[in-house]
Amino acid sequence: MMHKPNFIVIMTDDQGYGDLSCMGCTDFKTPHFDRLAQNGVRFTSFYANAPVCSPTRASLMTGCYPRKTGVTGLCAGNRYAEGIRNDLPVLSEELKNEGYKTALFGKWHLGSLEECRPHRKGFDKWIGFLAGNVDFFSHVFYYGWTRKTLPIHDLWEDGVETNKYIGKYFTEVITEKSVEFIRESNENDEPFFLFASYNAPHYPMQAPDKYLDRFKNLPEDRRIMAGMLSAVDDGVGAIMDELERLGITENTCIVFQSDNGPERSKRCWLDGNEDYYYGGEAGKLRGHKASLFEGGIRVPAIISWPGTIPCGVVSDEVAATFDIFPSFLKAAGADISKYHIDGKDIIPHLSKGEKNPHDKIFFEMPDQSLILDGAERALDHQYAVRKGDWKLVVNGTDVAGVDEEDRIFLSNIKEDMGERTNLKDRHPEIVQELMAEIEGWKEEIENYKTIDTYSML
Ligand SMILES: [Ca+2]
Repeated sequence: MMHKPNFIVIMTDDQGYGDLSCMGCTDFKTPHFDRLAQNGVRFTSFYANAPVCSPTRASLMTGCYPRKTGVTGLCAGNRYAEGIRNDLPVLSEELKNEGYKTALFGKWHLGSLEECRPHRKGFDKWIGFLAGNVDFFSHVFYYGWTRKTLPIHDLWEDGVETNKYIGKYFTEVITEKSVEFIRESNENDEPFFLFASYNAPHYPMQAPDKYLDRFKNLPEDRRIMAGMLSAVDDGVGAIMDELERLGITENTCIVFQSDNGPERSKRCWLDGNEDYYYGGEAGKLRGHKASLFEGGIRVPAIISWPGTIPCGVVSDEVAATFDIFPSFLKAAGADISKYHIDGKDIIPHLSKGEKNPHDKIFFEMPDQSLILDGAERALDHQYAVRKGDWKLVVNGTDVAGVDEEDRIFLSNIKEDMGERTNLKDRHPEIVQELMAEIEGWKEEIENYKTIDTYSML
């Protein structure tokens, strides 16, 4: 009997659209990511469902728009943070119900309360942290929202706090544990779901000399970015090598994506510098983490499943994080019609050339005091919609500056991927249409009732 396919999500944290050599990065190389791209479809218009960590991860786990999951902003770093609402089915649980062995290594950031933790959300095995980031060696969370927040130790193994990995570069721990899990699952003849949730290149910007020495000629901010990503790149290589060695590459679907765009926060500097940080690259895109301009949400992404979807293909079609939930579950043999979700199964589009199931996609970013400059600086609520080649951004933010008249920003994303020219005055009818789309979507997400999410309950 044909084995059920294995699934791997490799997620990076705050990696910019331009920071892979296969995405056009020229000052450092990511050979293993490039190899993964040659083994599958590389996307140029893949979206994270939010411009910050937690809501994108909530969409990954549920297949829903962030607001429906109860997670629209960043989950707090204390030990009382709530995460995804408890009545929503989550990917790890659902795959477990389909007979999968499940594991998470790395960042969770979907709640710290006991009931929100990974072992209560369907993960058989997990080693990781619950807050938004940790020091890569001490695994302490140092960066509270306010000055009142104290540092918190944040590393756990299967729900129990652990000091076992102190002093070890956490990126390498994620890789080692991921490879071990793949090997064990294969030995036990169990289909598996692995979430390799790398916290690089999120701050604190740290990499051992082993990686930094590869990039001696780069300026310091860029050098650390390159070093952190090079360590993840080695991890991608190790995971691919293990699948190859076990002969299960063709029966394993790997999705790689970053959870949002590059960070510009001053706290990325570790030398007291108070400039915005430009160590991460969004390529030609405007914006950055926390912005609904493309740089905040359009991310590097690859789906590899040799034998099922084509290899070495570049796709300009729209896809997003919330598509992973239905795509994996359908491929696992589940009846996905029972889920009331927003993501789509995109495998038929990739494997058989069927029409892309997305015609429009929405985003929001609620007011939040931002990490950008450490100040208590509330933003206006941002909204955005992409419909075909048109994109409308309302209250978009950009540390490089946004003119007052550009609070409503219309662009033709195909012709102007960098969102440089505001076409709102030239096409008021399109602005009106897209504003109506956003209003309709707001009504839908605001009136969303949990009871509707899972008709089998
Ligand atoms: Ca992130």
